[in-house]
Amino acid sequence: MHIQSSQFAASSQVLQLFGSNGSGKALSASASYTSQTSGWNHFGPGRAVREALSAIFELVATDGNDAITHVATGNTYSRIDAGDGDDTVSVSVEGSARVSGGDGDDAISLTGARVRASGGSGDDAISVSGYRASASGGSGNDAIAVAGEHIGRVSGGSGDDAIGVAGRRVRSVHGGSGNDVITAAGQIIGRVSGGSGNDTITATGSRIGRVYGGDGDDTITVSGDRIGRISGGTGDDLINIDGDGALVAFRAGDGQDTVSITGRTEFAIFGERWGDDVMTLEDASFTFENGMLTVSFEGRDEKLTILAPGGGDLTLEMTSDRTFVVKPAT
Ligand SMILES: [Ca+2]
Ligand SMILES: [Ca+2]
Ligand SMILES: [Ca+2]
Repeated sequence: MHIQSSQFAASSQVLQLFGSNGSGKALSASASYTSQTSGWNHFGPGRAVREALSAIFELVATDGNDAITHVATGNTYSRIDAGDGDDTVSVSVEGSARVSGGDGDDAISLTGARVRASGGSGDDAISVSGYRASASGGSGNDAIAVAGEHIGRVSGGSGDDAIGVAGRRVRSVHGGSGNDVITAAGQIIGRVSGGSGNDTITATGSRIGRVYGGDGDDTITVSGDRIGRISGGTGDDLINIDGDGALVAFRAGDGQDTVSITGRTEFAIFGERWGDDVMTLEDASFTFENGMLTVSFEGRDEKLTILAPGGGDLTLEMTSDRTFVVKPAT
């Protein structure tokens, strides 16, 4: 096992680590360890696998605007810390890698089997792809693209972030504070949340678990075969649902939301706290006009407007004193 560590201090240096040549003889000699991946945890090798690794690369750069290119073949673990400054980091590995941009406006490109990138503060551009992949933007206005089979946690942090995630399974995407644009696509999407700010969220998949707008006026578009729980949060939200089975949660203080539906959609109305009698459906009035079902509550400003597809008719079924089901009339 090789442990290679490099440090460089001056700004604008270019450092290249090539695991496939130079020290690469050791790497290819250890290539039979590639299949021993069961002991990995999310962020690094467990001890047993660490001993089976063909190499561990650790590169810690200090301040300055660094350009770092790192390529490693075989079952390697690479940790690249670009340090402060506006860094350009390109990492391509067959094993695992973790890249940190640190302060400054960084451009990070990362591919590998198990990869995670952190932009740190500054306006970072992060592109990650891998079998298991995750990313965090940190503070600043970040552009984040993540692709992979299993996408873990992707977070924009504070700032106005543009986040695009595409994978078979997507665990969670968080916009954080700021006005974020989030696009998530996958067969199974666990959770997408915009955080505070006026967020635009688009989630497309076969199964979509939870989508939360958070504070602010959000535009949420969800399409899927099986859709779980959607909540716009506070602010006047626009929610477009294309698919069956969604549960839209609407709470006291949530403002004036407009929800357009194409299939069976359940609405659950919550008061200010558990068990109170604020905003029950006994205080609600339902009016239907021009394909718009309006639900308002006596003595309160909150209002729900539910739109039928193409301005058509809707059917309404009360299912409890806090829930009702709406679907397009057939
Ligand atoms: Ca940064
Ligand atoms: Ca946000
Ligand atoms: Ca909201």
